[in-house]
Amino acid sequence: MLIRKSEGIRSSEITPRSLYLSRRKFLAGLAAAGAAAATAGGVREIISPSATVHAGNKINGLQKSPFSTTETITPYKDVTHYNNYYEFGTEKTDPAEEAKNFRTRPWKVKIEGEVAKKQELDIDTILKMAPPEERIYRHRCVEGWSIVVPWVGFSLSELIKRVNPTSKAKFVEFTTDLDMNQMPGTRRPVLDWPYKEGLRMDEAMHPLTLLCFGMYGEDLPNQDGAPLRIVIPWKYGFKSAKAIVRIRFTEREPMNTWNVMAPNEYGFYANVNPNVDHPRWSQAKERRLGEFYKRPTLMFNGYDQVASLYSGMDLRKDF
Ligand SMILES: Nc1nc2c(c(=O)[nH]1)N[C@H]1C(S)=C(S)[C@@H](COP(=O)(O)O)O[C@H]1N2
Ligand SMILES: [Mo]
Repeated sequence: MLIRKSEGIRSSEITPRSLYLSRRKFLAGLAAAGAAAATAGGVREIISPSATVHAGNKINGLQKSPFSTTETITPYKDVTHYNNYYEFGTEKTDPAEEAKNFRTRPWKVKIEGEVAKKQELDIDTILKMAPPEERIYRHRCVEGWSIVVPWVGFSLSELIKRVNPTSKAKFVEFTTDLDMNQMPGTRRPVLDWPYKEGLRMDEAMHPLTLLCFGMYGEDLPNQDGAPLRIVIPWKYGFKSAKAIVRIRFTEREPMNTWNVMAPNEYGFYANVNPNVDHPRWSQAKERRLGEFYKRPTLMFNGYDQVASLYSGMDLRKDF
C-alpha cells in the first residue's frame, strides 16, 4: 500500500528473497553443479525450508476448519519477512526487524459506538471467547503478491455477538495502536495515524472473517499484527488491520486509512477483483511468494461464497 508514485512502483517491484531463492533453485537444478551449490548457506535453506526458527508460543487445542484450503502453505520465513506495517517502517523487511520488541501485554481493546454496553476487554478475555481454529486461507498480501497462511483465530462474529451491537450498527471500524515510543514509523507523517479500517456489518459477521491471534500453530508474530488482527480472505491485504485497540460500531460508513490517503486508488470495499485495475497497475494476475510464474487472480480471491453480499452492487464503482 503506497502513496507516493515513485515509492509505490519501487516497492511493489522489489523481488522478495524467497522468489530470488526459488530462481536460484531453478538455476541450480539446470546446472550439473547443483551438489556443489548446495553447500552454500542460502541454498541449504531451500533444501530444508522447515528448519527456520519460529518465535511464538504454541497454541494448544487447535480445531481444524472446513474453510481451509489444501493449497501449499507459504514458508513461515517468507510470511514473516515480507510485510506491510507502516508503523514499523515502509520497507517490506522493516516490520520483522523493527517490531521485534513490541510489547503486546498488557493489551486492552475498547468496544465503542452502537453497542448495548461500551466496555474495555482484556486481550486474554477475548482469546477465551471461542475455541481457537486453524484456518488455512489464501491471502492477498502486498500488491501483486499472494500467500497461503495457516492463521489461528475464530470468527469475528463470536466477539460481535457477545458485545451486543444495537440495531443502528451498520458498520464496524477498527482502530489500531499508535505508540510513538514503540513504533518508529509513526514519528513521521507517512500515514494519517492511527491506522484504521472498516467493514460493513454483514461482512464483519460473515463466518470467513477471522479475528486472528496466531499463525503456524503459534502466537502471532509482532510483524504480522500481534496481539490481535483481522483477516478477510476475499479482500486485499490492507483491509486486515493489525494491532487492534478499538472496535467501534457505527451507523455510517467509517473512514479507513488508505481510502483517506488515496481515494482514487483504494475504496472502502477492496474486494479482490481482477476486473478492476488499480490506477497504477493491473490486478488480473498475482505472484505467490516463492513462485516464479504469475497466476490469474480469482474474483473474491476464490471465496465465491461471499458473492451474495454484493448482489446488486456495481463492484467497479464500489471498489
Ligand atoms: N496497523 C496496520 N495494519 C495494517 C497495515 C499497516 O500499515 N498498519 N498495512 C496493511 C496492508 S497495506 C497490508 S497489505 C496488510 C499486510 O498484512 P501481512 O503482513 O500479514 O501480509 O496489512 C494491513 N494492515
Ligand atoms: Mo497493502
